[in-house]
Amino acid sequence: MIKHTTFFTTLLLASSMAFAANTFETADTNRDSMVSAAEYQRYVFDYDVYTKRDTNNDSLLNEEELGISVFDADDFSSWDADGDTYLTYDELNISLFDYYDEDDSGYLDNDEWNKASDDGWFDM
Ligand SMILES: [Ca+2]
Ligand SMILES: [Ca+2]
Ligand SMILES: [Ca+2]
Repeated sequence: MIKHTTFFTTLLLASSMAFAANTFETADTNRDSMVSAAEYQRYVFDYDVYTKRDTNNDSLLNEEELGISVFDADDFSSWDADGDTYLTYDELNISLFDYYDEDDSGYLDNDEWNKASDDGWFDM
């Protein structure tokens, strides 16, 4: 019985986190209706957005691991600041945030966030 309850709680927790992981509200921790770079980076870290894509666990993302069809090879190479054909955590975080911050406000608004989500960035 205890085991069953624990399992059920784990399931509930897992499903609520999976749901939360796709919401703008979760990322917007200070509730100002904008996601700052710091909030974005915390979100990426808290929900293992980067590490889940890093399937061979070398702490780098290659183009295949990035695996988002909306980006092309030019996007990838322009984000790869040191040109080693891998994106580090920092390279990706900075580039992806800038990519979706279409009005260069330094924040992602709800529409910009939804575009990133629609592109599959937060779907694991
Ligand atoms: Ca915010
Ligand atoms: Ca990797
Ligand atoms: Ca690189």
